Amino acid sequence: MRTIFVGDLHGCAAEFEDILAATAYDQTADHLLLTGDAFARGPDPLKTWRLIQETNAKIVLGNHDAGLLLHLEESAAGRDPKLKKADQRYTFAELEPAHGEILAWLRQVPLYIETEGFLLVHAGINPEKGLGGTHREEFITIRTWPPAKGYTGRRWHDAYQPVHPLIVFGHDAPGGLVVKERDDKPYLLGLDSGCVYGNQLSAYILEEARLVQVPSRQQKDEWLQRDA
Ligand SMILES: [Mn+2]
Repeated sequence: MRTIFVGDLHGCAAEFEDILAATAYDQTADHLLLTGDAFARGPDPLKTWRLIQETNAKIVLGNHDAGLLLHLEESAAGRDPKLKKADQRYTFAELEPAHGEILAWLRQVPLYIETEGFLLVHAGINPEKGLGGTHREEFITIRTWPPAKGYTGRRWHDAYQPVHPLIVFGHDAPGGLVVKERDDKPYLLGLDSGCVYGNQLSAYILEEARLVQVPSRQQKDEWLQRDA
């Protein structure tokens, strides 16, 4: 039994298949865990959804997943969802054949998954208050510490004193892949290496202490500039 973490997919279904092959994922023997933000922004959210179903992957809620959940709730209640951005409209339309099942699924997706061996979150935890003191918004959006708008500055995990054996997170494509070690073992892994922005999709196999990366099939900025 292996535990395989995969970083933010953002609708990159082809790279998801690539990394399942690269890690030799075996559904009968492995646990697959995703860092959240599975669908938004990228090329193939519906195929990504089908792969999540096929692989029985578990996921924590990302900020884009939370936005999609809101839009699906509005739509299910007979209201027009507020799809302000072009990428939101694209993802919502592409997922249309599966709106009902994705809504039911997203309603039960947790903010974190904790076992004896790891803590999985989308963005991070409050580094001062810890897991128990982390609010929903922090779980799905935290990046810098102290909290600040924008993409630059000291990260939340720079202020975090290791308490959990291993924290795995995503969300921070600008920060790139993060590996922090203690006694030659990682205690912190940031797996959002910007696949949808043309970089890599990253995975980590816990029992083998092994990082696996596959190259993105997207052009740099291809999906970044959809709002323009
Ligand atoms: Mn995110």
